[in-house]
Amino acid sequence: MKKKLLFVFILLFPFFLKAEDGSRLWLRAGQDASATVVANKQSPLIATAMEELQHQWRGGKVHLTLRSEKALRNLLGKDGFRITGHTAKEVHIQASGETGLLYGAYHLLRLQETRQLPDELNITESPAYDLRLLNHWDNLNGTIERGYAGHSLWKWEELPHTLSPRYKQYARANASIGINGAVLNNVNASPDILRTEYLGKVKAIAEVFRPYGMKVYLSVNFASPKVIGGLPDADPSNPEVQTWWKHKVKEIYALIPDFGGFLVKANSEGQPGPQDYGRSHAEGANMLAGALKPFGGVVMWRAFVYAPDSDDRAKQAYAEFIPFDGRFRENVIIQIKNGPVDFQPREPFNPLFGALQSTPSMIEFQVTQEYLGQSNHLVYLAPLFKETLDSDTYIKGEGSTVAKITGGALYPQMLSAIAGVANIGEDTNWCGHHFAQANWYAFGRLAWDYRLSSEEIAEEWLKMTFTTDARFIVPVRDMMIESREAVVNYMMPLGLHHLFAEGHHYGPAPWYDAPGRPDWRSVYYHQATPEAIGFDRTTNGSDAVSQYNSPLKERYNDIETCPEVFLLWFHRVPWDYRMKSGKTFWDELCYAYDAGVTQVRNFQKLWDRMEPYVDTSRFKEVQSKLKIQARDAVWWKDACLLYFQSFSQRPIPYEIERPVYELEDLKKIKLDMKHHN
Ligand code: BDP
Repeated sequence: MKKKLLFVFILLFPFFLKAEDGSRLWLRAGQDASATVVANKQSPLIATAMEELQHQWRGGKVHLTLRSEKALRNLLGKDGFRITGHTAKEVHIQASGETGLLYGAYHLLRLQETRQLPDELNITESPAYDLRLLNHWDNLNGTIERGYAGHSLWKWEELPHTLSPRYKQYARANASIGINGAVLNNVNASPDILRTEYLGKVKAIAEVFRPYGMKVYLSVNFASPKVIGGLPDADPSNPEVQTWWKHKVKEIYALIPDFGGFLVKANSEGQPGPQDYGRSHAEGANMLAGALKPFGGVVMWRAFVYAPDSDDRAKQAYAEFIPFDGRFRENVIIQIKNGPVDFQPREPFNPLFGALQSTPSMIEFQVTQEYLGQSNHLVYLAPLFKETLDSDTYIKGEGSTVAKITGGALYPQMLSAIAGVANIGEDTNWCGHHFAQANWYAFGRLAWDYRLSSEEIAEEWLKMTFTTDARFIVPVRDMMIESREAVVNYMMPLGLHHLFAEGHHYGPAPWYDAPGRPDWRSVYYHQATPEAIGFDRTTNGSDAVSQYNSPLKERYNDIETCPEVFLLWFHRVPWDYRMKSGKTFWDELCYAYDAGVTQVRNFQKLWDRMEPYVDTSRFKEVQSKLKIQARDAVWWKDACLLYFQSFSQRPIPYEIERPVYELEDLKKIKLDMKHHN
């Protein structure tokens, strides 16, 4: 008897010892199962699926069957799967691609871990997008642009000989949610990544990723032929330049046969591009596409462009890209940020989605919270992602959502893709904030199925990351759902945008008006005066509204019908303008900021009540981050209200909390966070 107890103790000891530090992400299932798994084919990828099931699946025997029938391939594609059978007796996972079997295995395990397994299984799934990618803004020196979770995962100096165990854990985490590729390096790309020395390192990473169905992609610097190739220029019409790229691409594919392709930031924020030689985006992209085409690679050409002399930054991408609609090669896809400015807490969708008709477009979300409190604020991004995905562009009548367009459901496009700028670094918990893991997770799940609700995704993630106890799940899920509106409220409600301190984009600086590019100043965006506040993008102003299809353009153009959440995005609004609530605009603004502060205070209260359900270290870490968030919310509220009050000259409604800071003190705050814009 004693012996038996000792044995149980030794068996369980590692679980007691292992304090929860977030390093296991949502993959915390016990690894001590011994399921019987058989497959009709052997391969490294299928071995991954088998291994996961063998160690974690607690039901009946699993059969993995790869099938070649055309009908099945048409139905499921290469990544889709069908799960049938009886949970406790025999389970069949069928797919027409090996990756389908892998995703089927993870799906089954997710149902088990979230306690959603039915007795009888009859599930068919296939992903909404073909390419479901993370974009890492990682530099070769180990820093990460807009990274808030430590240094880069990629240890370039140790590669290719030393492989950090994290590469595999990373690939596994991605595969478990259906992400099938990663752009390894920053869009502000160093030409060095294409040097032979670095390609050998990239190959080593690709090999770790491969059994998890993950491909590697690279961001490339358009001037590479000049900088590392020694050519006099990088002009896409120069045959030498074209040849250089062809050889480079050939070299890459010789090392990495399943290499995914290139991501390009060209003629944007000082990056080189075809316009340097009087050539167009199409000429630049097509040259690269030509080199990649024989190998099946893609070019993701970014539409994040804006010029200092434009009267409205929000109009630039549309203006530059629409003339080239239909002029890109078939393996080019235009990568467009969700909104027309830059990953703000709330933006209307980018009108390019509803305008390109003969060129595939893909959406770029920012999972890293550059403008949303970075890794200090608890902000669950699924509602933000879904807001854009579900936006109706009306390009082909009602129901022409951004999701349908980019997913290829509206125009049969060759490529469909979605990208998220990663929030991942070498921090123990990967993302800096335990709850930021939910944003990585939600991005992957929505890339797989954008019809999932934010609530469903939050529940899944919470159950796997913390506990399945409903006393925890329900309130914490609700807090997550509310967190996006909270950050909008305490930072930039009612259509305000880009009030950030210059450079680091963390704290408030609505007063920011330094010399330099006008479109990097806060005052450019809010234009507050004693009479009114907001950016006039109506037909009387910059006319950005006209980039939207009817009936949106009319709806946005009229101050009475413009959704209030976008009011200052499209309109200049007098301080006494009557809002739908009956309040004046000024009062409404004050109440919104105050509501944001109250929401975060309530998150604190709620989290403290969750202590019994959470392990000590994660509980405390989240608790202390919420304190920062609560202080920051007050900082934002006071900075914005006191500053705007200097224009509105109206009192802050007496029922809401009084400011606790002095405007002049807040203006002096300089955070030691360096960045170029
Ligand atoms: C902005 C970031 C900047 C990026 C740029 C981009 O502030 O660091 O380089 O976007 O997406 O949001 O290219």
